[in-house]
Amino acid sequence: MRTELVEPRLRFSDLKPPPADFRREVVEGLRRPRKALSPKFFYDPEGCRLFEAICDLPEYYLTRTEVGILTEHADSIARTLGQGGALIELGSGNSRKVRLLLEALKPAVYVPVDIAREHLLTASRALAADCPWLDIHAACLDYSQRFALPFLPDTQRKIVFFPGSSIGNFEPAAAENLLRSVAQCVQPDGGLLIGFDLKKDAAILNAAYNDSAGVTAQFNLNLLRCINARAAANFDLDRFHHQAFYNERQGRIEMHLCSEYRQQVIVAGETFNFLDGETIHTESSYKYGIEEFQTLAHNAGFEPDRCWCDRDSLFCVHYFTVSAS
Ligand code: AVI
Repeated sequence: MRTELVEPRLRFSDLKPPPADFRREVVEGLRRPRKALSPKFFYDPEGCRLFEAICDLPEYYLTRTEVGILTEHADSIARTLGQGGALIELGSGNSRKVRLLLEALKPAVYVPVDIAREHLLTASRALAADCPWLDIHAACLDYSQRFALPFLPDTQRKIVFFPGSSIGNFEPAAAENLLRSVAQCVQPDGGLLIGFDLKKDAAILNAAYNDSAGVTAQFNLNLLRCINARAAANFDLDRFHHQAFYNERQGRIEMHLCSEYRQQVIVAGETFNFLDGETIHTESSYKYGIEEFQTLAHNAGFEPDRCWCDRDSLFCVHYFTVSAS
């Protein structure tokens, strides 16, 4: 690990996350009897732009609702979590949501964690300019793998902030593993402030992932453009369409790319056959009941402390403390 002092109150540690083997992962996903790709591949620059646009869509209530909860309850959240200590944000992106809490929480240090090195540095610099009173220690790492933050003293209290219902994009077993490694990171006296999307009327969920402007469809189809560019593929984007639906039994929105014809596609020199109507599963977005999520967190080593929801019970921001070991 290399740590550099970027600005007087901004440090940067590169924990050198190994780059994903895009071609291999894509080819392996397409070889499966039920073709599937990882949603992590959505986020090329165009995918990031489209996701930002999704967050502002009228049907996509998640971002707006979570921002509303954090804004309305910032003081109550700060009283519950306590001030000081290290505030660690997983997948910090543009650090937009944490800004709503920083004034109230006054952490001793804010630790944005992200895999995208340049984006992390740019966002950290912008935050440092806006909050000259704040110590920032950015860490470039892949939090979906077991992680540690060796530059933080063992004695410092640690709270992980994981907003955005990003946990919903992990399969439940992987979500539990991730929370287990968070529990290890914040032991012995820390906690986890996490935002997750709640189970609700399927019509609301279906609308959120099938917006009338078609931005989610573009976001989904952009994955094929990425594969064409990065894995020498010849997907014809006019021959696939976006599909998203709530799978009630699994408690998740599923996004797929559906082949409109029987066709062949070449990816990295290998030919893949598609039946008419066959899909590639591109994302799952799990929705939880509060108790259901508490059980998941408990199994990972956390105890529920307090939660904040919006008036319509669309979204939940929950604080958990780490269980005594
Ligand atoms: C990033 N993640 C929480 C989003 C979600 O709602 O699962 C990704 C997304 N996919 C389609 N719309 C938004």
